[in-house]
Amino acid sequence: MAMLDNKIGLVLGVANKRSIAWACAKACAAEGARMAFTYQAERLKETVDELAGTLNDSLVVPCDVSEQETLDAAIDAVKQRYGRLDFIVHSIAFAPKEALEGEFVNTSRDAFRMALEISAYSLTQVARAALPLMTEGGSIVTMSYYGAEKVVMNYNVMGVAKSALESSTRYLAADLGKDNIRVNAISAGPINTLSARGVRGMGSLLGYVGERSPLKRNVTADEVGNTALFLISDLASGITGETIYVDCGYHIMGI
Ligand code: 1JT
Repeated sequence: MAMLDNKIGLVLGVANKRSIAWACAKACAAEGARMAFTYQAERLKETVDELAGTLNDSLVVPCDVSEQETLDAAIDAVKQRYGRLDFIVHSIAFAPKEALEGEFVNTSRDAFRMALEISAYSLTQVARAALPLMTEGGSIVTMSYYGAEKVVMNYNVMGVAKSALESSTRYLAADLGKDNIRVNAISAGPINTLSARGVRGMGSLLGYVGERSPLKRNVTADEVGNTALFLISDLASGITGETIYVDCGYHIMGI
């Protein structure tokens, strides 16, 4: 029997085959999970359809967390198809490009609001919407980054959003523990995904971290996916409210 046999998941944040969300989905599918996938914009539908189509009994639905009705409709579609939900992979974030350059002090109210709403509040929003379907307990996993904890040049308002996300992970874990729902975050090292590519200086960041991390390399999306699988599986039944670093050890280093 595979680790996630008869488990149903909802995966938010697949944009293409390089996405961290897709790596998580592959790892879970290999252990027998069936999953629904959301896409944020119409231009992503074809790619997500194609990827999900390679998996057994998958579902693809639109969902833009800034439009509550689209999330409600996605949850309803999951209910119609599977009748239940056991895990969620939350791998979505957004900030205007100009907010991820220059000085944090210049962050506009709009950029701040948008980054916090899409990248942090959405975890609580999705957890609340999914709660009625998580009738047999469950596991929620979200993605964070080191900039939540330490100042990382250019990460700026996303660092503030990720701090809020990690804190939300703890508060949700405290609320949902009584329903046997665990909530954890993975703090991934930098990975060359579609989101990261839009960021200036990503290449040099990867080089810097790859040289200094204890494992002397960058982490892969598949390694993050395997950690998500662990957190979703019963192997992690005693872990909730935690942020687990999957960064080749980078964050332990001082000088
Ligand atoms: C977003 C983007 C969230 C890029 C992200 C992200 N979380 C991690 N990255 C990669 C990254 C970005 C910067 C960085 C280090 C890593 C882009 C779209 C919005 C959401 O700075 C050193 C800026």
